Amino acid sequence: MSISRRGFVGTMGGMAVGGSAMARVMSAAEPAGMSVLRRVESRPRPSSSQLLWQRDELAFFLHFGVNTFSDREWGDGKEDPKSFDPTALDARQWARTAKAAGFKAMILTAKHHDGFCLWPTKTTKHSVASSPFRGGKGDVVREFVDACKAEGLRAGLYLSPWDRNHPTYGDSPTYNDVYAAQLTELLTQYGPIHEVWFDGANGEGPNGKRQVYDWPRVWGLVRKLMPDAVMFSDAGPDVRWIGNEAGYAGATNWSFVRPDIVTAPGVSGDEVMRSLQHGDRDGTVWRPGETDVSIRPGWFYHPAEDAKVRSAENLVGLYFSSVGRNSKLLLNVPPTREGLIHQTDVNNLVGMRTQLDRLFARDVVAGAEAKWRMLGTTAAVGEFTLKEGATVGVLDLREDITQGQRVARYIVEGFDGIGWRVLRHGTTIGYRRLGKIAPARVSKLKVSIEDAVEMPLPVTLSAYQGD
Ligand code: FUL
Repeated sequence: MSISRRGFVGTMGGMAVGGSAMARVMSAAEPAGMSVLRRVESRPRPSSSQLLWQRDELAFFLHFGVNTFSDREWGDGKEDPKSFDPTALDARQWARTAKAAGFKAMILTAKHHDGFCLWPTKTTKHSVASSPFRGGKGDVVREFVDACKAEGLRAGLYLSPWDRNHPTYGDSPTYNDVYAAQLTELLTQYGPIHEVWFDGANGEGPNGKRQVYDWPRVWGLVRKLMPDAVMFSDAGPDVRWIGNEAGYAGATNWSFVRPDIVTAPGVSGDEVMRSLQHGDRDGTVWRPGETDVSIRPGWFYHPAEDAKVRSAENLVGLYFSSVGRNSKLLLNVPPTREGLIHQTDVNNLVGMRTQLDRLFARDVVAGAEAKWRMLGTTAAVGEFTLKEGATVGVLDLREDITQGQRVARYIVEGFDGIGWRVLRHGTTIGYRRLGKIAPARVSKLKVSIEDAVEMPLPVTLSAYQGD
């Protein structure tokens, strides 16, 4: 849950003197004896769970279920549970792949829209218990959480609210009870779950009726059973959808949103999409964006897509357009019918990691002397004198997001021995802002924060040579 602190802050000579109470302060510009009262809404900050979530940077998404065997993207709920028959399922191989590629968490589709449950639930027979997998005694969710634990990854689960199999779907109160029971099983029997993932898909039920979901109940239940988990949906409440499935966050991307714009999962409209993609500069809750995208054209594994796996270079590009734009990358890597991550996907993921490690191997700003100056209450400038001249091709800016998100506009300049030259300018920074630039030889770098929504704090600058 985001911690929203509201208080009153005054300024004195550009220095914050605020606190939680109204501050009566002297302004340098006011005639002596006059005092001003200035009320500033203090901005939201991330919770410790939201911080962990963002710092992980990379998570695997695993779409796996009856669709894997029927070669479909959306099952209709009429699939025979016996069709679910992975012959060599090894969740440790998923986890080892994730770890080798530098991913810190994994989210599994415990149930997709077809209603087939990957754990032996009491709420339906349409589950692994009716399949040949491990002789009907198997539990994919269990193997998944055990593998996460063994490899030191955080586990997350996606439970589709749309259920095309369950006979109660469409009888709203009854199905809402079923859904709550499924969530309860998942959040009480499998140890810590770090992220609970919800979409807003809401098709017609087998009875022709439209289901009305009870989101306040769902969110309340997760908060009660797993208080440290973050909940994902269009409407959070903790982390939000980034508004597309193509792998990029907005160039301007605030971690704040106005909750009155995206009120529930599945709502649509131009303002909703803008808010998802960019957040809201004047938002009142901390709800950072998650970028979900697949390594293959589909979310589920299809043999016909084996030659269409994103390359290592393409995956590096996704890292820049998501993590590098103050978002988190939730990369879908779907297991095959054997129950393994395909070798092509493994190779390209490891290739991505090799490229990223090479790119970020030597920060030319490390050890530089940094001097920051405040320029009023919403601007500041930091100058970095490098230990030796260097060529820079990648800039990496970071705000200390434990103190919120402040920067609204910045410029980075480089000194080439003769004069200052603009290397890059942009809007928000947040957790991390990465940018490739035309390689430039510099001896000094300067970051000017030209606009900020709160008194700017020094940002961290790293720079790399690039390709
Ligand atoms: C959507 C679903 O309809 C897709 O099948 C996929 O699971 C995607 C990640 O979320 O809501």
